[in-house]
Amino acid sequence: MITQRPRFTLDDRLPADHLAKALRNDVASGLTAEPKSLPPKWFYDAHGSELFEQITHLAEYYPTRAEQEILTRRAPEIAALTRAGTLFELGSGSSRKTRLLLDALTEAGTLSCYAPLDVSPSALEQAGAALVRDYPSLRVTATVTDFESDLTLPPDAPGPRLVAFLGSTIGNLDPQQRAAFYRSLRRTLSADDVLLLGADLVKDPEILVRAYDDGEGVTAEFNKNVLSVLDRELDADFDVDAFAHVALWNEQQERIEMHLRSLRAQTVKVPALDLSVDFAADELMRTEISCKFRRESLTAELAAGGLTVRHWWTDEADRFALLLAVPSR
Ligand code: AVJ
Repeated sequence: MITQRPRFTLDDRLPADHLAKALRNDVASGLTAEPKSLPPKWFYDAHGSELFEQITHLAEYYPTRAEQEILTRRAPEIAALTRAGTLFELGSGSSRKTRLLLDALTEAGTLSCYAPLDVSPSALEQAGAALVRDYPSLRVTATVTDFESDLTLPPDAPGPRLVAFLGSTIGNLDPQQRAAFYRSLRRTLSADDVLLLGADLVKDPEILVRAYDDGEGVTAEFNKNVLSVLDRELDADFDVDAFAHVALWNEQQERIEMHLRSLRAQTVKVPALDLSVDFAADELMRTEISCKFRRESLTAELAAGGLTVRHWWTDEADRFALLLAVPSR
């Protein structure tokens, strides 16, 4: 009898109560801070993930299409430059854009393993099952983890390792968080590993604001959904209709900010945290920052984190950048 190594494995590195604890911590500190804020990672329950998927198809939301345009054109070059044995993907979600890389790396004949990292076991299971079906020679070793707190890459994966962090998720981190991210990534990379980073670029504020405040109101629903998550997970009593979606361009810090504006003075109870929170009429609570980048400053901050940019590609309209960086010598 021949026993085969299973082609899809899922390693759950998160303690059972990790996410519940992280949510409670984030909400307790965010709702008692001045000004109030919530981290964007709590948007993505099943409904929120579905809404984000809808956002990526909106006419106004260009980043997904722009990044896809670059990947379509450059994937063969990326495969030839990296000759990667393993493709790691941080925050892989549905792994849609990943297929462009998998196709090119499979074509080049170097790839044997795809290693997605995500906080959602269900997303990893769905994506993993489909990928082993469609790529018969590929091993998929998925890891459930929160890469903000744990970025160790399994060392036994065949090198060179290509670490993809796509979708401009890097823009959801502030400069301090980005510096910490680069440093911890740098520590886990070997000399022949590379980082593939997708970053949205600074452009006309009108275009930026429209991308985060679409005509159909999908982004508004996505933003307000975080309140439903708190209602469900922490037994809070947010009235979702008592808040309005706000997207604004912060010129100084070159970032889009999403906020929820309290439509009236109101008090919200969060029994799970033994918390009672007052909102003034028109008070803003920040729910996301989405930093936009310039070539020079992004290259400089990567260098400060020990990563040297080797290639910089943009779409035809110069809206979005995809870069390849290596550990600095
Ligand atoms: C998940 C980082 C790509 O900042 O553009 C889309 C999420 N928020 N619309 C972004 C988002 C509002 C997003 N990323």
